[in-house]
Amino acid sequence: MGKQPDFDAVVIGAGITGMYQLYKLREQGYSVKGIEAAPDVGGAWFWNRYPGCRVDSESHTYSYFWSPELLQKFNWTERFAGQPEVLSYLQTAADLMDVRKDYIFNQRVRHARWDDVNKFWVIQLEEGGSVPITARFLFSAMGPLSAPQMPNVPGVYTFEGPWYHTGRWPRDPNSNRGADLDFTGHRVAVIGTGASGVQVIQEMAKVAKDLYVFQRSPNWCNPLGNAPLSQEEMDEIKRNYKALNEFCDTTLSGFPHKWIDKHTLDVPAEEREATWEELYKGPGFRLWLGNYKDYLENPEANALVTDFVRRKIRERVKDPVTAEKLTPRDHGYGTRRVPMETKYYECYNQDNVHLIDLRETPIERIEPTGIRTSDGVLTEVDVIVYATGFYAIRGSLSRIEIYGKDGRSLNEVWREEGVSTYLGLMIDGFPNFFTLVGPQNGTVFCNIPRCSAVAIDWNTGLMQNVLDKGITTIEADPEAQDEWNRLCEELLAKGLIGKTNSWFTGVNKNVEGAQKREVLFYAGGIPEFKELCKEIQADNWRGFLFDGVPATKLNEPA
Ligand code: N01
Repeated sequence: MGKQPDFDAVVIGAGITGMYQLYKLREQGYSVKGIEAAPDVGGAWFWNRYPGCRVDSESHTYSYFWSPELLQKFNWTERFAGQPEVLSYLQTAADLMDVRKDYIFNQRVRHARWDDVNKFWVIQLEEGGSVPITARFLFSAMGPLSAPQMPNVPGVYTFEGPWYHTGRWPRDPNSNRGADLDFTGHRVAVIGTGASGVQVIQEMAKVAKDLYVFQRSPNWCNPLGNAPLSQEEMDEIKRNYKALNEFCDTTLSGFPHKWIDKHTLDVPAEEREATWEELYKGPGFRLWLGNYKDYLENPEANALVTDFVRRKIRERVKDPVTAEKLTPRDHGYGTRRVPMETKYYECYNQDNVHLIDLRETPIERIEPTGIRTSDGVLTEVDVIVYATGFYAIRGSLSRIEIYGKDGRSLNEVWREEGVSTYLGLMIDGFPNFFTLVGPQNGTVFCNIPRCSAVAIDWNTGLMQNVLDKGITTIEADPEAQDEWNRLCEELLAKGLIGKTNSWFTGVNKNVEGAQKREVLFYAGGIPEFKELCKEIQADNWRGFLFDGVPATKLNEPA
């Protein structure tokens, strides 16, 4: 064997996933170093500090359930916590795991290269001078929604007033909040009406003199149902964590919502309507993920729910023309991420809120004083908020170069051959490289703290196997990888989500090469993913190669 690496493992990212991964490796006895671009922990919750940013999983389910101590220690004050509180939770978790001491903050990985002679990763940092870090194993925990994306319209950087992207909101250096920016009396433009846009619009509508919403694709939004949590309620939640945990373990995405075990069309119309009425009020994703079990597969069922939500928009928005503009036409309810709202639709009943439908008049360019649309109108504004989202799932990986065994980069491989992984965790040709909450992993379309822990707890077993047997490399078996791709493809093809353009299916009109749908999504749900992982482990880590051979052949004489 060649040289020894500096560390056993490097973890990229100090968000929810990275912190836990680093902690687990350290607990196992690995020497580990974390690298994080931000000055502190928190990941998405560090960067997204825009007004109105809050979690739309029930706060108390958005937790590290592996730590009973943390569950008992932390008191949530709202059913759906605001960003500062979620960040404070993650800071408390970081203290408990004592992970900060193992991170290099304010540093980005520029590239990582597999050294096949020494069998380790050589990791070059952006601001790290000429000395790379070497590590036997590399874990990417950069998050599925961490690469902010600006719109590809001309003149974006010519605007002379202040502008902000929701995913990189300026921060208050002395608190967990965003910077103290006052939009009172300003003319504000918001571009984008996804989950971030909806949240920020609700807040801007309260203070802006004029709020101009530039909407390209409306979404089917639902009431969040937020409310304060009293200490008594929190105490009750704490007493019931065990049962809650067990229940969430049985649901599709780790949320406390479960399908109704009935087919939509088997239910009498009146009963359906009453059920939807109830679910619509929230809290949380009840209508989306607690609906009749077939509505995201059967187009007829989907059309009925869609009609219900359409009627809700018409009831809530006074002007029928505006209501129509706010109604999606190109996808059914639930087939894209459902933004959660608090009086979002009612904003459009206010005189200071103006909706600009980009399906009728697309943005032509951004100019020094505002936004010009294709009808020639220049909407002059003081501030622009880009709520244009992220290059999702693949984006964070695509923004660094990772060179595998044969010198090809992951970007090149996926560009030429399409996204392909084993379990969404490893990629053939990239030994000892683990992609957490990455493409095709069962933990991505999920309540991330709950679900990413599933993958981390499982790969802890894999890493133990490495320790026990003195293994140097783990790789994905190409055949197992092909099989996994086929499974992901089949599962996605069954449902309506797979037939809809959205970040779930990898479509991003702002990114070259991301115009077509891709299989980024393991649609089997977290309980099935967990079972499958268990079975693979029991079957001698089927589909993984250890020092080039399957686990069953490890001890065979050469
Ligand atoms: O991003 P998005 P997001 N011209 O991609 C529009 C999570 N999240 O930041 O759909 C004009 O959903 C774009 O239009 P279109 C959550 O999982 C969680 O809002 O491409 N418009 C769309 O309307 C969420 O799903 C919370 O036609 C342009 C918007 O910008 C994910 O993050 C809160 C444009 C982007 O919407 C991403 O949400 C917030 C252009 N050139 C977010 N380019 C929680 O509560 C883009 N758009 C936990």
